Amino acid sequence: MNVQELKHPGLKQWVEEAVALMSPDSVEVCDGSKAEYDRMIQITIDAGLATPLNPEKLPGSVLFRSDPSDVARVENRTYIASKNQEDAGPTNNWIDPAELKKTMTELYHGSMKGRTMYVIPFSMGPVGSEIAKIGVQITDSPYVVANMHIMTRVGTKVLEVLGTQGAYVPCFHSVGKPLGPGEKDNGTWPCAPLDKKYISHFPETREIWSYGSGYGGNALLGKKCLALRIATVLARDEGWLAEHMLILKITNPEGVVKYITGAFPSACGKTNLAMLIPTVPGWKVETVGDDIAWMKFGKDGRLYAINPEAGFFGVAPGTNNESNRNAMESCKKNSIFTNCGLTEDGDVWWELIGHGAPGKEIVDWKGNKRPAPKTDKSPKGEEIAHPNARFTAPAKQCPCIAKEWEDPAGVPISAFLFGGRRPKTIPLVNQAKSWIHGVFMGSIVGSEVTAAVISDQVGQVRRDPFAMLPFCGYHMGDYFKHWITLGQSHDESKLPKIFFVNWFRKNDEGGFIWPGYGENSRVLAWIFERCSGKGKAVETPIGFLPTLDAIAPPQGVSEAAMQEILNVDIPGWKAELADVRQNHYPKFGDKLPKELYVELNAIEKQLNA
Ligand code: OXD
Ligand code: MN
Repeated sequence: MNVQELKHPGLKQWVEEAVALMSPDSVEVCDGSKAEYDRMIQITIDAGLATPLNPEKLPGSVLFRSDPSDVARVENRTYIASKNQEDAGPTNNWIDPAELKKTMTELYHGSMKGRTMYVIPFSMGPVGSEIAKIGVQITDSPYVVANMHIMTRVGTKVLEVLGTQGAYVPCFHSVGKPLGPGEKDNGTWPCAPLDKKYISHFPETREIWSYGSGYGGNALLGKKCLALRIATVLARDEGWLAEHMLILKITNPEGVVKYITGAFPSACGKTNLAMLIPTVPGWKVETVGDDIAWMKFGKDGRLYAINPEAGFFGVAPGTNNESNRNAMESCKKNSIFTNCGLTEDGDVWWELIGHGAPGKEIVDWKGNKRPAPKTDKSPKGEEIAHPNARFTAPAKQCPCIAKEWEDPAGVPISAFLFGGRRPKTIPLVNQAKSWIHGVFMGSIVGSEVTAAVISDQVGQVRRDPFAMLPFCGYHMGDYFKHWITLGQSHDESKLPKIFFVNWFRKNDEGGFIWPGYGENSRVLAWIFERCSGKGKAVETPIGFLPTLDAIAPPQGVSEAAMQEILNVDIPGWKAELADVRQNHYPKFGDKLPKELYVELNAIEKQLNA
């Protein structure tokens, strides 16, 4: 479709203005068809950016290698440009919106020369559903178009729902690498240098402007930018929740179904938990979503969640048939791999895939030939796949996708989980005593920083409240308040119960105490029971912990080890709370809801008793 055919006058004008600014050689409005997807992939193959994979192993799939400066989200180049700096809060980067638009307009000037501008109408959530939101992304990257086809619902049907007057979130994206006359990408991933990358959000006008990066959450603007940063602002204003949460369906041996969501920081195993194969006999887990949940109250007072996405953008390293067979199956065909290794037989490979690589040589994520590894481990810093290498796979290919995953009404949520990577102190599982206690726990989530973000803090514990630190589009103190207010204005007995989990406890030798993965079903089963008014627990100052006989230890985990991970580490908790008091909460100043200090004081008092 061409721009002249657009029936929405506002959209047409916006596209025309973008064309005038960015000067692409041509413009195309995406229709979302399979033919279009195939054409995008072919363009990237012809440009030397994509390698087709062995059709017998991974039919319809390709591998990309990005630029070493463009391998993850860039949090220090991500901005919340609200009118007042105060509204962005202390955890977001802020630039005055007028100033930022001026800087970025200069960058966008002519930025698409030599390229095609693609206009992608997309829906977050099932097309036409009441809960869905429409975005339109302009991009000069066919890689982005192909990924958006998988991750969102794209095309003409979205334009039909938009009609002539419908609301949409306008999203600009340019890789920031115009081409001179006759110039081609020739195998070089197009992007701009780090100090020219901007991932900008304008919460008042609900706009997204991204420049200079072609990777993941920086460039697929439906995901972190719209479904989280902009959606948190909409959710605050409209009384719902937009969260960095997986959604799973769990069925007990009696056939009773519950739905659970879980917030964990990036690369902490949301995808694995969402697709878990239980080791506890008779239990079943199915997937509704693996990264984002939008939740609204139903007429019955319960919270209903939808997954606004249509695909998985999963971390490849560490994914294998043991840790996540369902993810491995999901990306067996029609998938896009980025920054994985390429084997001699045209297959992808990554660290901890479960086996070495066949043949003599392998191509690493930087495009260098290396000896094929005999095992699936590489020394740190010498990985064959980048630690944030990803697969983009359609959700409908997941063998354990729940039949309700596209239900526009959403699924009723019984429990929220919060957690992170914490080697010490935080127990395996712990239930909040009340909604407000749960909000307190969410507000103090800490986790070791992973490779999902370009940061010099990788490996260090940082506070990541609600796993939303990089994704909240407004002041985090107001976000805490929003959670508290939702609790106060609804019947608490109908609200999800809140739990804190930690799969990552380490022993003194640095080894993991808990095996995780499928064995996490033991914890899910206890959570399920707690939501049914059962499940044995003991009340402690930090919440309800399972009694020692409530969760049967997996093979290889001794009773002493269980005791250790289900214990209240009093000195550890005192230190934890002292850190919250001294370093974490003061950041939010007056905006830190006083209710959270009341919780902090009460828990400290009990720990000191
Ligand atoms: C993601 C992230 O890509 O959280 O999902 O970084
Ligand atoms: Mn995520």
